[in-house]
Amino acid sequence: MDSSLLPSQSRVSLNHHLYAHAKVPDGLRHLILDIARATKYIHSAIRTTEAGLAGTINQFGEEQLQLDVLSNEMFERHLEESRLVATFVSEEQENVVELNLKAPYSVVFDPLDGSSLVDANFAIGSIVGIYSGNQVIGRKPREQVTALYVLYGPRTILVYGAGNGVHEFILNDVGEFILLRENLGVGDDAKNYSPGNLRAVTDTPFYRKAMNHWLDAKLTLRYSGCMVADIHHILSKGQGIFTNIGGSKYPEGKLRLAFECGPFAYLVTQAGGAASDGAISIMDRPIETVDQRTPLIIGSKNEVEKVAGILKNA
Ligand code: AFP
Repeated sequence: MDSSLLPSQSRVSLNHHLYAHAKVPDGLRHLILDIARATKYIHSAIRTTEAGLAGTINQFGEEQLQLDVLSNEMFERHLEESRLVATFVSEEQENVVELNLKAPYSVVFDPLDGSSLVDANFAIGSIVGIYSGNQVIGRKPREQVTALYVLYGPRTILVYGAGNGVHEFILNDVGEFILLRENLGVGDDAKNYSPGNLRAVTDTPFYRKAMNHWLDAKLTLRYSGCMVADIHHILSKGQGIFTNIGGSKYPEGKLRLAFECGPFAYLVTQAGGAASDGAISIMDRPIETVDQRTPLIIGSKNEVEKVAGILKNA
């Protein structure tokens, strides 16, 4: 018999970790497991579905891939089936969707981040934030009870935080997420930098200053174009800085507060790093609209402060 099928004391499943380590309430544990199940279907679809266009457009006017649509459906179906979700907000849908207003949680998600990279076969991901209650609008990322992401790369991994550290799991051959590393940490100083929306240097002089500072300080560039992969690099290596600053085509930066910046702010802050919009912590930015964008400076604390300082003195 294949030994990966046998339960072993050294293998810690996501379910067991949520129950025994994070001690999350049962309802939240079931919801996280339902979301994890949705991502297994996405993992499989990435390997088997064509990278073609669906012929539809999302709320931001971006053309949707068949995979975008399918990933959104997977999330929607699993959230609905969980019976635990009052409302959800998805990158692929214009408005807040109501499921069962008496249910205990609301969910924000980007079902497939980095989908423009699918044809190039780069890593892509899903991002999720969970709030208690039936509202997301008016809430701050600090109020999330859980954030998680799944990175579909050479290996599929899931990273979650629920107020008790940030933990990484790998999807094994039999479709179970198994603990890889506990308590990922982000150190205070960065050696790697990951500058998004870099075309903004043409009309945002401070961003050019930050870029020159990284070049002069001989930091190493690590940028893939998928924020899930790029911020996972920081959590995995224990240091780094990722930015997406306003300018050029995107005056407020390209990234959305609710389902992109908020969940990562929660995770990186919990791992000992910081996340700022240049003025205040992303953790304290109220979500005003579904499609709200914000500049993001995230990663090692000292470097986040340095870059925010360059912005303030610009
Ligand atoms: P897509 O989902 O359209 O591929 O966009 C990915 C993304 O939202 C985020 O994951 C990247 O960090 C960011 O865009 C990259 O933006 P730039 O190419 O402008 O740096």
